Amino acid sequence: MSLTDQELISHLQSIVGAEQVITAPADLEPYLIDWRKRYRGQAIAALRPANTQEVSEIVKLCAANLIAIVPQGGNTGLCGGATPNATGRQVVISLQRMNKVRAVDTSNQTITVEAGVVLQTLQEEAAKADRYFPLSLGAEGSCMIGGNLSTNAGGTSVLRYGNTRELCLGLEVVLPNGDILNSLRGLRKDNTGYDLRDLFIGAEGSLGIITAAVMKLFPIPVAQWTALVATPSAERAVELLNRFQAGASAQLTGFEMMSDESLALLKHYYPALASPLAGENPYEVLVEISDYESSEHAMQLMENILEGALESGCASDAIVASNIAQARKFWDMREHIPLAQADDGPNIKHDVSLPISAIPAFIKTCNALLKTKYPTIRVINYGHLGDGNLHYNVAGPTSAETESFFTTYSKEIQAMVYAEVERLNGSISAEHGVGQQKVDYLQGHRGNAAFHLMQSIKKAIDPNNLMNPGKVINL
Ligand code: FAD
Ligand code: 2HG
Ligand code: ZN
Repeated sequence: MSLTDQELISHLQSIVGAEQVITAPADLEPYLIDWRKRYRGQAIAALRPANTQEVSEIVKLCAANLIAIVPQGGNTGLCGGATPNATGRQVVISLQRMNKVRAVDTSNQTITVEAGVVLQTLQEEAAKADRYFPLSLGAEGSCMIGGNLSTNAGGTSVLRYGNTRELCLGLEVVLPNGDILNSLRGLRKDNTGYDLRDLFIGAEGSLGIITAAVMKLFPIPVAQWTALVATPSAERAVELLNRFQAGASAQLTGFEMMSDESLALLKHYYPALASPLAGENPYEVLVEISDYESSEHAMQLMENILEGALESGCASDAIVASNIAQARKFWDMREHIPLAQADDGPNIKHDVSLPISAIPAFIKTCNALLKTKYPTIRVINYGHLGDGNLHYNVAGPTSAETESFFTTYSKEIQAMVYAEVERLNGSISAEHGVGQQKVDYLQGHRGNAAFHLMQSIKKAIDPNNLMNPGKVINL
């Protein structure tokens, strides 16, 4: 016989403590809505376990009563993955209290953390141990490492250090039956059978709950130089990237592109962050070089590459940050573009990746297609050009019209953009994941063979479809 909600709640209270079972509507509200306020759901409760054992007991109880679970970290995801559905029959498990650093091993260059450690805290803990944790993204003050792993987050240093997947050596996961899978070994080599760890990275909570992870650490660079560079077109921006790749190789740690419309939006909502470069440039690029030799060495490298770029015309102007505050300001400019977009109203997000060489053609074709059909729309395009990852976001003609534009045209605009992504062999989700936003596109995008294999994996690990159902993959 199944439990009543009240019985379920009292069992949950006996596992995590009464105050960690959140049911009062006002307290529950933040767990029911996503960062963009595009998705809203209902839940029986939000649960805040303190440790892996409690997570396991909750999952066992839910499995026995066929209650679906939505794992939640910092709730900064952009695809609705952490938002429960509308049935009110799910529970949210928030990892926010599981925020301990379990171990730092400087000789092994690793840190073992619980899933609820906020990314910025992880960076700070690494720095305290005289090490560097390179994952960095605009939401780092609130997103959590469990969420980063579950979305395989990218961010601004992928071109040098890789995505979150590449930074992880081992996981602890609570499986849908409540068993605890432990691979927290911190090994760089381990060929014993199938790589189970990689299944859970990027699974967006659909296969289990990540409760802890061993992450790689790196030496802290001796010097970092940041420059803001104007470039006349996306083609020339790629040429600029190639110059930096050739000249700086592994010392190139950031290469972010911002279009004129992105910079105009930024200036409107955050005037203090307006670009210091003269005039209106079709694109501006933020370049970062990190060096393990000396500040002078890094500066020399930056100046040499910029000199060549200015001579060749792929750069038309450049400012090298003269101090840490100015470098921070350049990064703030870049990181505030999505915030300016949020202030502006809803936008149709396309987090696409393409071969870097195809990005200029992609922008040109999509701009032409969209601006012919909807002459007054705004395309806010920016992103991690060094990784071939573009945020090609489409907004209505004015801030006031964005909501109605979004509602009316989202589907048809997304279809046009995704068709172009497919034509150019790209991906419809570079770093944000699938969540509920792109779940209906997965099969078409990945093809039947991959889709059916993913369905089989999901069914094998989560036969009752209780782990974040309706996200990532339709069964
Ligand atoms: P949540 O939003 O809580 O969850 C995301 C998904 O992971 C959900 O499906 C959830 O169910 C699942 N999940 C969360 N924790 C766990 C767990 N412990 N076990 C299993 N499943 C779990 N993303 C990038 O990749 N690059 C960027 O540059 C970037 N910049 C951003 C800037 C801003 C301003 C914002 C708001 C977001 C940005 N994001 C970016 C998106 C977002 O921050 C990342 O996707 C991040 O990794 C999500 O972490 P989170 O803890 O907030 O996860
Ligand atoms: C970024 O790179 C984030 O700033 C957010 O991935 C992108 O909001 C977006 O579209
Ligand atoms: Zn991004």
